[in-house]
Amino acid sequence: MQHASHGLSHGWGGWGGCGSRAGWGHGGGFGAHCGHGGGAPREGRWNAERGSYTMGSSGSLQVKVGQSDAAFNDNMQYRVNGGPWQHLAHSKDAGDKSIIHASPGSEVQFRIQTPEGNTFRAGTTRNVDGLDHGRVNRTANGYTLGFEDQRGNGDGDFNDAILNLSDPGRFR
Ligand SMILES: [Ca+2]
Repeated sequence: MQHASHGLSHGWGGWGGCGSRAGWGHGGGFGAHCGHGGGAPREGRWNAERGSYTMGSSGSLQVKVGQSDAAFNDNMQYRVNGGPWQHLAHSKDAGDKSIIHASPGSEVQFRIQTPEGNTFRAGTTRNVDGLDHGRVNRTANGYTLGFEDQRGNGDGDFNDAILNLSDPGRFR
């Protein structure tokens, strides 16, 4: 499948949040200097306190769209270390796979944009209705992040838009 959301790559230079560091290359050592408190975990993990995914030492996060149970086809987006939101996938494209690349220790956040024009973030209550629109569950391979795509969290089953998150490095 030729799909724009495949093979996502920030490149190492696109990483915001640590001040400007022009010209830094593929060195892995910068993560420890960015104030994330102890650097990167070996395997990426969901950080419930921050409401974001902390990149592991692989610097990669595989994201696979799960089966949605909603009428809306939502835009699913992510951002790295508070940088600009970027397109990731559509919620109706079950099975669609992408890899997010970011420096180890980076924090990756997720949100959806609905056809009604609402934007709902996961991992924070900083939404128009004051509710966290994401729910995270541990799986054998990582995590499942499910969204509610209506104000007030709709029916509360958190399966309107689903992302399965796994660290490709965990199998090495
Ligand atoms: Ca629902």
